[in-house]
Parts: sequence; C-alpha cells; structure tokens
Amino acid sequence: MKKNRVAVIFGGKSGEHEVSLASANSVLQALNKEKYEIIPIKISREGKWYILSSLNTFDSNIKCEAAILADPTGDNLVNLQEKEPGQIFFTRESVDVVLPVLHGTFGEDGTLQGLLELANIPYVGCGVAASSVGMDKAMMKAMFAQHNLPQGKYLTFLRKEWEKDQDPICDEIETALGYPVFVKPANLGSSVGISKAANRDELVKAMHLACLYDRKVVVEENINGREIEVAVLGNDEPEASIAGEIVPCNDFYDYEAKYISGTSELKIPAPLDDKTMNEVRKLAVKAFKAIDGAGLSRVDFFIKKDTGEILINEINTLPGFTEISMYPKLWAATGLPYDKLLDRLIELAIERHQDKNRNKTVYSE
Ligand code: G1L
Repeated sequence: MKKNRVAVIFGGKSGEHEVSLASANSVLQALNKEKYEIIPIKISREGKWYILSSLNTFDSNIKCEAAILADPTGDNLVNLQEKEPGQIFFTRESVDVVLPVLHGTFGEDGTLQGLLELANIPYVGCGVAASSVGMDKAMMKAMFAQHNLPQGKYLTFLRKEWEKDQDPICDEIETALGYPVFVKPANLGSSVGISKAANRDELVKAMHLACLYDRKVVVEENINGREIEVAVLGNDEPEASIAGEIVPCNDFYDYEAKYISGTSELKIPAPLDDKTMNEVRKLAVKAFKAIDGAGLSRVDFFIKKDTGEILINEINTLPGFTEISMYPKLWAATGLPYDKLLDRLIELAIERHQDKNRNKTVYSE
C-alpha cells in the first residue's frame, strides 16, 4: 500500500521554539515509518523554512533526524533546501497530511491553518477559527460565556483605553474583581507579559507590562483551585479522556513551578469523585464544541478548594505533546497509547478534509 506522506512542521519564530523541538522530537520518533513517509520541515528562529531535499535520507537515517533537532538555526544541516514560507505546499506534487508542531504566532493561531486551507491540504488539529479563538483569551472567554460554561470573573481592556485613562480602569477592576488579580496579554502566544497584582501600584505596573505584548489585556480574579485537565479527541463527535491533575510543588499556585521549572507533579487519573470526574469530562467536550474544535484540544479547569465549584480556565488547541506531556498521558491512561494517538489524529485530519470537500463551493440548482 502507498505510504501516506506526512509533513511535520516544527520550530518557528516564537519564544517557544524549544518547546516545539521537544514535541516534534517525540512525534518524529513515534510516527510509524512503515505506514508513513515523513517529511520534516523546520522553521528557523529567523522564520526561514527548511526541508530535507532527500526524503529517503530521513526515512532510513535517524541521525539526520537528531541533527535537525539539535541544530536550532538549520545553518549546519546538509541535504536541506531553504524555501520561502509555505512555498513547499504549492510546489510539491503532494503532501497527504500536515502535522503542525508549532506554538503561538504562526502555527497555533490559525495562520498556518489558513495557508493549508488555501493549499487544500489536510492538517492535524483545529481549523482557522478554533485555532485563533484558542489563542485569544478574550475571544475564548466570550465563547465560553456564550455557551454558559462556568468560568471565573474577568474584564478585558484595549491598550488604547488604558493609555487614555487609567484610573477608571483600575477602579472597575478593584470593584469587580478585588485583589489579587492576574493581568495577561489577551494573546496567549507566549507566557511573557503575565503578572499578579495585589494592590493598585502593582496593578498599574502589570497593566503597563501586558500592554507591551498585546493591544488587548485580560484581567482575571484570583482563583484558589486545584488544576484539572482533560484531553479531547475527535471532530464532530469529540470524546473526553479521564481527567488529570497538576499538583504544583509549592502548595500554592505558583507560576514559576508550573511553566518554567516544570517541577509540578501529574496525577492521572485526578483523584476526584465520580460526579466531578463526569462533569469535567462533559464540560471539556462542551468547550471543544463551543470553539468549533477539531482533532484535539486540552481543556483546563479549576476546582475551587473551598466550594468544589468547577470553573473552566482555558482551552489549548495544540497542547504539549512529548511522551510525558499531560495530553498524551491522559489518552494513554484512557487506553490509547502515543503512537496510536498519532494514527488517530492523522485519520481525523483526513476525515475532516474529506468532509469539507463535500461542501458545495458554488451555487447551483
Ligand atoms: F500531533 C499533533 F496533534 F499534531 C500535535 C502537534 C503539536 C499535537 C500537539 C502539538 N503541540 C505543539 O505543537 C506544541 C506543544 C509545540 C505547542 Cl507549544
């Protein structure tokens, strides 16, 4: 049988270049080489695209794979062709499916997905709209609210509004949310620009900082909750994995522990009573449908330590994807191991593409 040609695109310009390499490394190693012909495509930090000129070199030579992953600029690689961004999709005779392993701007935000739509190539994961909604915290929260998903209190502001008049914005935040609050650039492209403010002085500083990174800022109430995550998989009939819990090493919510030092512990399954477990799984599917998700997403919740109330925190359309990341571990614990999960995601990409091509694109009787 003819092998499916799978292009794995990784790297990228964003601050999360290394995160992408780690996930791409796991994906490239796990993809079944009997089933797929793999075309690795690397986007350098400078935004240049590189593909292996000889696909066979990659297939048979694992060292080559390691070399790509080890070389952050791509400058030292042999057998590479430099391409204009996206050029490959319009000049190659065929790529059967694309796996985007890219974080943030250009990759996770819907722009690469748009390019692939234009080229009519199937790709793993969410489409243009879901990807961009998933990247914008203000849009995401508005979508959740529209679908009556329970979430914490929040306010959004434009940089323009902040620059015009700060006092009424601070007043509004203090009245509606109290202290402490989390101030974040709406665009979740990177983890920079986020801070916690416990008084007005800190709030002003936090707003200034967030305004450096985006024209929209989201301010959230502080929630003292357990962090629960659910993996969703599917297209029009998505399914939820069992839930997992992230236990930060410090017993209070600690940003550094969670995102930077990676010292938190994962509990799979999360120790929850049956009712709560069922409820978070149901809400995860609802959130996925709310953003019109496809393929995969990880949905993150808080369970309030005092009341047990479930609140949705966010949806992540391209979650961490190394073998030890939460998303693949949740599916492994639900009965779908890493390599089978990749097979399923590729299948879903092709199914969705075929379903889309059923649509009429011109009017006729
Ligand atoms: F394999 C998938 F489904 F295509 C896939 C691809 C990429 C799943 C998850 C990711 N994740 C990432 O790209 C990222 C973790 C590097 C974003 Cl930072």
